Order: sequence, then structure tokens, then C-alpha cells
Amino acid sequence: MKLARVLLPNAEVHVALLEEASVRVLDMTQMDEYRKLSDILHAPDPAGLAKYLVHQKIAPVAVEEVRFLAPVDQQDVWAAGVTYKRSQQARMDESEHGASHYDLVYSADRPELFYKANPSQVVSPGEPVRVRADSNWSVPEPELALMITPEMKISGYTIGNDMSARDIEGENPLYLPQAKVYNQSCALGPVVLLANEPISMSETTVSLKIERESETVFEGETRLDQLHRSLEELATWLGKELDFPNGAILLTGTGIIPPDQFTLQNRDVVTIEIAGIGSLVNPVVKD
Ligand code: DO4
Ligand code: MG
Repeated sequence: MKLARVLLPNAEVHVALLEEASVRVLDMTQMDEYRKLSDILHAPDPAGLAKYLVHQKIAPVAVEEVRFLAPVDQQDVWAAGVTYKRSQQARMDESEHGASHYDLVYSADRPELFYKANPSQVVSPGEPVRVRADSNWSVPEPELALMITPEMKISGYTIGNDMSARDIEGENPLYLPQAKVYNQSCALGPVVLLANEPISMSETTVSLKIERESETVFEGETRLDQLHRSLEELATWLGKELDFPNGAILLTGTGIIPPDQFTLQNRDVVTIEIAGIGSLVNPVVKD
């Protein structure tokens, strides 16, 4: 089952359940404790609750008529790094001084986890992601994102774009927060696939397409089984010694990196597709 935050043609924002070609609005006025998408995601049985909350007085709305919004309420967004071999190699190549850190963290017990965004830095599908004005080498990072409850349980999956300035990070690993955290540096959506059924790591593909003036300038694909750590392991490490009363969203790392000579340009269009979840499409802005 898939849930989403949607903007309806009447300009109202609702939580909705996705059906084949339409969405069903949920009645979030019935129970005080369930007002937001994250309230449902943090409930013991999100799928059962969502079915129960389907609004009986609002007819299904065609998918083409709604705009999907980033599925984030008050959660902080975190990210894991160097979880795929491809990422380990790319970091070592781009790094001027700190290559061995990436090598070590790939196989260490403790993963690399970093703060990525608060909800105000996250953009929705269709909204522009940004390249920093002081970066000349930036890429999108297509990542499976975990929706995590305050008890650190994975309740759903969405698609994330961990926009990254490779030149800033490469100059000095201590610049990582500036390479990763800035306005419009993270896109999420369009929907949350509930985790009541486990995601197939061996069958789920992640793909990235970058278009420039309607021409494809980069395409790549990986599979979740190329991820070097389990999803539960990443969520557990995030929750060690840190509470998330509003839940958290955790990007799980990238397994696709364009060649070193590639950088995003103003007006490029980034499409990230994760099989079984959907496609996250964002234009790029660089000013
Ligand atoms: O170590 C830098 C960040 C790596 C990252 O974001 C990734 O592997 O996805
Ligand atoms: Mg990343």
C-alpha cells in the first residue's frame, strides 16, 4: 500500500492512499492522534489505519489532478554514506587528502551517518533541487529513503535525492556538511510504500536519468542488493544515543554516480526511479 501527501485541485493538502489511477483522501479529523501522514506511519498498523480512515464522502481523485508533496512532516532527514562499492570508489577518486577515510568506513562496523536536512530544506516532486553557487562539480544521488518511527522501526520507503557538491567534499572531508546541507539540497517523494511487506533487495532496481534540453546526458542503474549494509542496521545505528520523537527519514546511500567529468547544470531534469515505489522528478536550478 502507498500513502502520500497531496495537493488537490481545490488547493487543500491531504493525506491520501494511492489506488491504481486515483487517490483516496483520508479523513484526518476523526481521531486526535492521527492528523498527519507521519502519525499514520508511526501507528502500530499503518495499512489497517489508512484503510479505516478513507474518507467516505470524498470521491476518488485522478492521479493526474493531484500534485504530490514531499512525504515529510516534522522529521529530520539523515543520510548514510559510502554504503555501496561505487560510492566508496567515487569518494576516494574525488578526495584530495582523505581517501582512506572512505575506504575504512565502507567496511567498518559503524556506518557513516550524517545530518542531511530539516523539512524546510526538502523539496517536493516537480520543485527545483539546487546546485550551490560556489560549486562547479555537483551531482544528484538517487537513494532509497527509510521512513522511521520514534521507536526506530522502518514503517515505509520513499525515494530521496541527496544533492551533493563533490568539489567541496573532495577538497576536504570536513566540508561534508557544506557539500550536503543547503537550501533545496534534498528531494523526497512522491509516495511512501508501506513496509508491512518487506522490500525485495534482489529485485528492486534504482535508476537515475539526467536530461539536458530533452537529451539524456546520463543514465545509470543499480539494485538494492548492492547495498553493503542491511536497512535495519542503518536504522539501528541512527537511533543509538539519539532520540527521534518526531520520527526520522534516513537516506541509505547512493550506488550510482555519474562519471567524474559530469556536473549538473541549470535546467537539467533529474529522474530517480525505484521499482515498486515510483519516480521522483526534479528540475535543477543553479544561479
Ligand atoms: O561520504 C560522503 C557521502 C557519501 C554519500 O552521500 C553516499 O554514499 O551516498
Ligand atoms: Mg548520498
